[in-house]
Amino acid sequence: MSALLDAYRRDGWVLVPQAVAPARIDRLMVAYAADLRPSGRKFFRQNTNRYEPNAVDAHGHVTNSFLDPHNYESLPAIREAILDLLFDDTLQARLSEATGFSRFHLMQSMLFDKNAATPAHQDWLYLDSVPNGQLAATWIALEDIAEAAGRFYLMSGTHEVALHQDLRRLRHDEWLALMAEYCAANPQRLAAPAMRRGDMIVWNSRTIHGSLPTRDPACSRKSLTAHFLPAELRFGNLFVAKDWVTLRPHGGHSYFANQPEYSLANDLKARVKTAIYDNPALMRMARRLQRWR
Ligand SMILES: O=C(O)CCC(=O)C(=O)O
Repeated sequence: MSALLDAYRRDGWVLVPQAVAPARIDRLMVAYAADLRPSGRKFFRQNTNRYEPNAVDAHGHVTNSFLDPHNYESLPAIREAILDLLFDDTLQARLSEATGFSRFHLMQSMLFDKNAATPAHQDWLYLDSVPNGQLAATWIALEDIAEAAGRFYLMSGTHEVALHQDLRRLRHDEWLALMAEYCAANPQRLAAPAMRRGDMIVWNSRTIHGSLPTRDPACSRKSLTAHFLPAELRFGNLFVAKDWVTLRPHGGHSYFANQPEYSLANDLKARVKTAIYDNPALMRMARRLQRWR
């Protein structure tokens, strides 16, 4: 067994130093500065669950993080740079070595200019393999990350801890509160590795993770995350298998994106979804409807 796979199985995550070539990152950062940062369009945000224009802080950093930028038809330079970076042969080989799966579909991406202080969570509630627990996510440093920027952290070993009973009856905010409580009660599990440009963390869909608070607001925290489904497994989450998703091709690989680009109709749909999220009865009904489609 490789040392990466050994650590991934033991801790539920592993650090892969220098997994991404500098030229791949340069290309994305050039496209970001030229097309995405100055754009006046609305994009769907990872941290607010809304379509919003870029919010730029006093230090010139975009504070609202981008969800599924690999799907931006309107910004082909961003889209292509992200897809080429994530499907890079070396990165894919490291991902295989770390997880033991040979091929992956890309199912979601997130782009950060600044730390969004993401609360502690497990990915499998939102997206996962079916059978559950085999989706692998990657966190890629697009610059040397200053400690005061607010590091990404993982709770080692939580991929094997039974953390909750009946999630179907919990409100989303109650579940997040349980995650936060678990982290506060188990500080010895917290790992927040130093990340240099090009380093990558791979973690399992059950591993609790989030971001530490920003200590110096002048620091940016440029990073890209991606969620990969082993190609031999079905897609879904803890509650439902989503066999209806359509994958799109990119250079011999396949990807999906749940979040379409902004339109009035997509905005309305997203607002309804977000409103339902904290109502367990409505969520159960929505999942039943999803199964019948
Ligand atoms: O980088 C972050 O702040 C959070 C990323 C994350 O939680 C994810 O990609 O699932």
